Amino acid sequence: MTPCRRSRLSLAALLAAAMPLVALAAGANPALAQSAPGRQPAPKGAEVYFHYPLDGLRVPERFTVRMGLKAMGLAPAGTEWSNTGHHHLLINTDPGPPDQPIPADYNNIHLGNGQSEVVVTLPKGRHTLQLLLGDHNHVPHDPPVMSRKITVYVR
Ligand SMILES: [Cu+2]
Repeated sequence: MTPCRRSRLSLAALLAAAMPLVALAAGANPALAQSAPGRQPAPKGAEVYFHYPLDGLRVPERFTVRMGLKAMGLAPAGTEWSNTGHHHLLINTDPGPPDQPIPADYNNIHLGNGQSEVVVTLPKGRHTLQLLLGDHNHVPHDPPVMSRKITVYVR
């Protein structure tokens, strides 16, 4: 039995997220290297949620996570439009400080092109998933627009 540790993700998930990650690694977004700028306000009623999977569901090792967003729009990372952001899928981890950019690693998947779904592959067992919207600089809005944490069971 493996506790919830760093999860292995599929190549597809990595590829889907690879462009913004590569850009970050290459320092293409210097704002990330500095302290977080002022946070973008979240409009009233803003909500992010899972279309799939739902809490407690059994899922296959490879599955597609589909996200929903209310009262806000999607924009690619780096695009500063009010009342927009891009999705982050947090796997087996908790959100960090809300005034800091969301880290880019195996547990924090950035959908930096403005996608609303991502294919992940996880090992068998229990995993937690949570959604967190980030602004053009990958910083959560104020207040943070995030889903509750759900649990899925990979069979
Ligand atoms: Cu991001």
